[in-house]
Amino acid sequence: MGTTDWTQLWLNYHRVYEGDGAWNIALEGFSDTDVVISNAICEFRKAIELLTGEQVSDSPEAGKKALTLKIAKVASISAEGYSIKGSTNGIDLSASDANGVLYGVFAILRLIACGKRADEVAETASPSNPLRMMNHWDNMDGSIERGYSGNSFFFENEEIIINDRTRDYARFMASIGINGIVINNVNVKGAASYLITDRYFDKVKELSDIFEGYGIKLYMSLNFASPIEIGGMDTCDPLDRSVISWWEKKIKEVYDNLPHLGGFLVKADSEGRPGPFTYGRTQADGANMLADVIAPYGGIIIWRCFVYNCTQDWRDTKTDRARAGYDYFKDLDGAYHDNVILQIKNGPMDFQIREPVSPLLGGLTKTNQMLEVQAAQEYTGHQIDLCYLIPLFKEVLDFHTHCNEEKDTVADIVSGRTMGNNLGGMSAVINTGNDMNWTGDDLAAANTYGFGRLSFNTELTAEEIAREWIAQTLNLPKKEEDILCSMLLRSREIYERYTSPLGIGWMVTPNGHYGPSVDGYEYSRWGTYHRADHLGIGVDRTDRGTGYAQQYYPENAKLYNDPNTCPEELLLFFHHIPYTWKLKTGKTLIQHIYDSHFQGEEEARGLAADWDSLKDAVPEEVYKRVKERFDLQLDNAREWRDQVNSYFYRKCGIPDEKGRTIY
Ligand code: GCV
Repeated sequence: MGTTDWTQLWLNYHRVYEGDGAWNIALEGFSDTDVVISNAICEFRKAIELLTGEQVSDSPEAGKKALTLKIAKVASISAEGYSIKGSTNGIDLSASDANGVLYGVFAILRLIACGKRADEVAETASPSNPLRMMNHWDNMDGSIERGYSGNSFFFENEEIIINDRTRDYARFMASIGINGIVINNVNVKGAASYLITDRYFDKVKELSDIFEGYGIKLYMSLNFASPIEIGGMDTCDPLDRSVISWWEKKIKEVYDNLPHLGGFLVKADSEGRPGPFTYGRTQADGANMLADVIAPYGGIIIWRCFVYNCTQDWRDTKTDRARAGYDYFKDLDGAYHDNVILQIKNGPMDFQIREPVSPLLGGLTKTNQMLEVQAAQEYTGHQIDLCYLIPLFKEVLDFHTHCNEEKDTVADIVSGRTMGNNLGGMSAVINTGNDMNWTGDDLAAANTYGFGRLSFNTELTAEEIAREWIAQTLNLPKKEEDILCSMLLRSREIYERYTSPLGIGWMVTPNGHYGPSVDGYEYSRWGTYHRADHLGIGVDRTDRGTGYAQQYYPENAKLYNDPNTCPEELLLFFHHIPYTWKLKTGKTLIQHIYDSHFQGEEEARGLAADWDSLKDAVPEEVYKRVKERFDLQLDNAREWRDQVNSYFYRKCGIPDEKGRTIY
């Protein structure tokens, strides 16, 4: 079982073998006066001793074999990439820049923690995506929007916190290849608007310097109405000359104080946030104005496409929230300046357990794009229910948009391979907080780890990532690793089965978004979102309905438009279907709803039983913490099963063929 320091997540550095030599470090072309290089060496020094019992020492004990970690600059290696190769003399690490060295060191440590000996280490890698970012939805009072792991470790009572945890956090992020962190919530309110003033510059600079030492750029979310909120002006019209001058002065001041700032993330014209629409301007007008002002400093503007009318009337069957992103942004394709990136949520709605991929991804062909996913489990179980999200993220990355003959997947688009552009990548709404174990549910850290690894290497499989995470975090014997790995890999579909069926989404308790409430979605107060009546359920998004399916390229549009070819897991997202409709399994739709909910609840019990079987293999406190969550998950699964099944039974009056009790 071993002693596990849970504050160190996957950088636990268990003793994996007894080494047979003393390490020294040789630098060629790099200098340890570079803080990234010295942090990398420091990590190697600490970790190799914990992993193998051998020290890095200038004066090794007599008789010890000398092992060298040789770190050499090789210009031909691509930016942030590395090559590592072990031998009986040590390990050669080559990179062309400091981030490459840092990632190379973490790769060595990962491979050793996962069972390789130093002489067996071999890997060549370069990041799939230029930008690999975490988005914090942390507020300055210390709360976290959609946070399920305690409070913020950046902010408390409108002050910025910097302590040992800050550095650990930067280490964790660097170890999975993250190179950008947005520290504050996209809903920028109150004190957060003042992050770009001298009230906070010193502390933000300190934070930025710590990040910089781990190859990470600090970004901030920006209040588009800053000229009004903090500038005392009466407008924030992006085309108003006085507004532009205000921003020019402000951004100069910001960069004078924060020279390494990566740029800003902006949520505009969405859910009450101010934006260019107020002045009859376009999203491009807003984004480009800021981009032009920040360009001289090398900064970028990441502009979110989560723009929709949250007060729409759902009784109007032609208005469709799913269409909004594409409708607002597609026509402006090509109008965005080079240092603007549009950040697009993976689906057209809002991080549901199953949604189609947003048609905007690849629908845009002349604009930098960034994929946004949510590691924080807002709609996927609040880090109570087990839901390993990497299979979902993989599905999105692998989706063929048909925007091109080749290189048409989402992974191709956001990496820059499709359009040959340099700016793009992946962002996750992070799931961390100040809970001792960082993620509330210990097992939710697999999503934090997994997002970083996947954004660095989109070719990795969900299973490879799960196994890496388990080995480094818990170092379990093979049989137990297999059990935990299988739990993780099954968990997303299990969650899906006991919650909302076949892509319809929501059905969730309003505002809180945990637990069932079939008619409860907060923004559909004038009519049910799912359009269920006594005959059927689902939203007609075909050319006969809202026309959403036609936002895809013809190949996908055709597939989705016809209920016979539409992937069944998305059937109710695209079609209004009678309860008596026969699915490919031969079951009716209503029987599928009953069966999947019974099955999902039963499988959730299977997950809990599997966790029980690991009782002696994992540290006791971890076992207990996670078990408490499984107990809650089982209540949740039961509630979902019963509410959903009885809702539809009452709507349609068709009994369960298997005669089970429907409450
Ligand atoms: C940060 C959803 C969430 C909001 C979130 C918003 C967004 O609507 O419920 O909490 O706000 O998405 O992504 O901006």
